[in-house]
Amino acid sequence: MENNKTENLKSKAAVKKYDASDIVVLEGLEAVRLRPGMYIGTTGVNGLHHLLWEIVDNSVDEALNGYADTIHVTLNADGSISVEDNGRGMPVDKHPKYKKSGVELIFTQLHAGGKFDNKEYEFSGGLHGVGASVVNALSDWLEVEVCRDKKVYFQRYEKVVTGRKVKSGIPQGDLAQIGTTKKRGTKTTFKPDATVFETVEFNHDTISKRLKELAYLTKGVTFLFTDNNVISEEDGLPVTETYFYKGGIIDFVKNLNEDRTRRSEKVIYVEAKDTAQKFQVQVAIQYTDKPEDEIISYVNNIPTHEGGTHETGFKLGFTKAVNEFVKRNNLLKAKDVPPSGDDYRDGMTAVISVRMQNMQFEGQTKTKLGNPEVKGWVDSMVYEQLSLYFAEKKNKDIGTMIFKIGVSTSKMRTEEKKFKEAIRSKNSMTGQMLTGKLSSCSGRNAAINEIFIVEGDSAGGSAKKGRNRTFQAVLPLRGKPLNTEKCTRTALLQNEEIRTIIYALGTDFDNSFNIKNLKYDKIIILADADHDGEHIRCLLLTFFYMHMRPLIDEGHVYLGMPPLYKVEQKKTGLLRYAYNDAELENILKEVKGQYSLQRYKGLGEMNFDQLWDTTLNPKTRTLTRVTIDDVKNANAMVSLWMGSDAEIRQTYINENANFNKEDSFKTKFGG
Ligand code: TSJ
Repeated sequence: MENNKTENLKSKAAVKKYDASDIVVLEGLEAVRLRPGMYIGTTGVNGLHHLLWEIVDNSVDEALNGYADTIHVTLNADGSISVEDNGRGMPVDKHPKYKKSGVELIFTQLHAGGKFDNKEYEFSGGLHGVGASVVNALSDWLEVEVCRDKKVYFQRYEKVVTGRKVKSGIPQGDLAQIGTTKKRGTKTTFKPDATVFETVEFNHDTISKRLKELAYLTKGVTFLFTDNNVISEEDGLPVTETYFYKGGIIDFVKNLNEDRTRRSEKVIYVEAKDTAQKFQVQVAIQYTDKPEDEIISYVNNIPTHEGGTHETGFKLGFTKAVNEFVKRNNLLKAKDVPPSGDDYRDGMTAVISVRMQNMQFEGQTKTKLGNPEVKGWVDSMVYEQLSLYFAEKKNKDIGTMIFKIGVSTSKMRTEEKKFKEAIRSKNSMTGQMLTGKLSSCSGRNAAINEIFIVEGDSAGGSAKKGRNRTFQAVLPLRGKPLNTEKCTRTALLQNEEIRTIIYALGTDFDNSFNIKNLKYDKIIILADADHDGEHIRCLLLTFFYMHMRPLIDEGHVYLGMPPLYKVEQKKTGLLRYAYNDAELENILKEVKGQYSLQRYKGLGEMNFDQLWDTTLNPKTRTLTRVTIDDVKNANAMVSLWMGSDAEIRQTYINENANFNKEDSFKTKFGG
């Protein structure tokens, strides 16, 4: 799929090349029809939506400068789309040199220049009206209605075909008054040219999503979206969606953190303007228990996925302000490891929005702000405003919270470093810390080796005795491994069970995971069929899923299936094992003569040789491979696991952990 944002940027860069207005004015709209890609990136579905955003940008500019507070997008039944605002209305008076109305110049000249290029806007989201003529050039027809000075003005433009020649954006008469009104504002309706675009069908969700985003970025402005193709069942009328955020990016941050565990309900908000540079920055920050930071940034309402100088400046200014707060309040004790800026951002969700002139993009996808001057601007503005913020008595609590986050993250980071060094050097001092009770196998063939992660020391003991030590390793787990999804990366390493597993598998985890270093072909979880066992299975799978995902994707993780019953025929000593109640019934029907029945309450009750026969021996055992092929399902599973309801999680695992039922419930015969 195309990347809409990237495409936006490319085409804006392309439009910029035509800043030499003399050339552009001469060329008119024909250049746009000739090479639409130069102006809107592609003629695919993203290019189509680009037309809409060019128009909406103009209304957003009017709103950003305080002249409009409502922007209404309407998808019409005939495939055209309308954008209406309640701003001042586009200039209708005639340009002295071109002898045309401001409206007509804006819609028919690639770069209107002079009075109508919207240069008087203090802050701007878009392209200063350059896009309007591009939209006109790529439309079947376009209509504009301006309400201004109690009058309604109207003009229509059309694509005209004469013989083999096609011209578009041709005015059908001058801009003319068609009535009177008390309203103010501008409305533009256009129908994209189906001979230009691969598709002329607007996407409802794309529009909804972007309007919502714009509403977050333009606080206090109401964005309405009416889709005439979506009819309400209640009243038979088209549905209108409303996006309005009084708090702007404060509401944005709250929305991002809605389903997370917040460390404080407080959202830190600062903003600053440099009118001389036409530069503005807004920042909203809230902390959750999510590891690391999530910084979402925009330049002139365009998302900067790759960050850039504004993000760098923000981090610098933020760190300075926090350090100053810490120093002024004497918070750092001698024993504390001084936290770094990164440490103070653990759990931070932030939205940064800057508005500026002449933005420049770089990076792989051209979504990284490159302007070097912005780093210093944002740094000093954020530092200054946050210093004032933290100096207020009522904000001391949040400052202290950030300090505590910094100290504990810094401590964890130091411990993680120690652990990593220990793994690398593998010296004997730390050996015990890393290997726990792992009994490794003697063979070195990772393609056939197996590791059994066994619940409990006693079952672990039987497994160690019963296994084939050339290719089977055993790792007994003492306690329950911790609930990994609640833990930061570094906290994982403080848990001995997890540490041992990471070390035993050899793959490392998270970003540094490398399956090439996997020492075992099969990782087999052996836990009892009871409540505790279920819990352990769930936690281990959660851990693998969240931190060593490829292990599951590539099918290395298995559940061992120990039997529930043992039936011994008295006369012959023949042992039969049942893995569920139905099997037991069948076996009991078949056995002749006297028999004894044992129900295993746990793996620990099994002798080592029985454990070998029923659970370890590849020739007779039953394994269930854990596969999560459906990504959607997997995501649902993780969010299920993210929740605190252990019951639901267990039920889910029972029902969904892709059991290979055919293999799982075969009766096994022991000897
Ligand atoms: F892009 C566009 F031209 F198609 C378009 C522009 C579409 C829509 C839906 C709205 C607009 C638009 C333009 N809304 N508001 C304005 N405002 C002006 O162009 C404007 C109005 C008054 C003055 C002034 O100095 O009095 C200056 C400007 C730039």
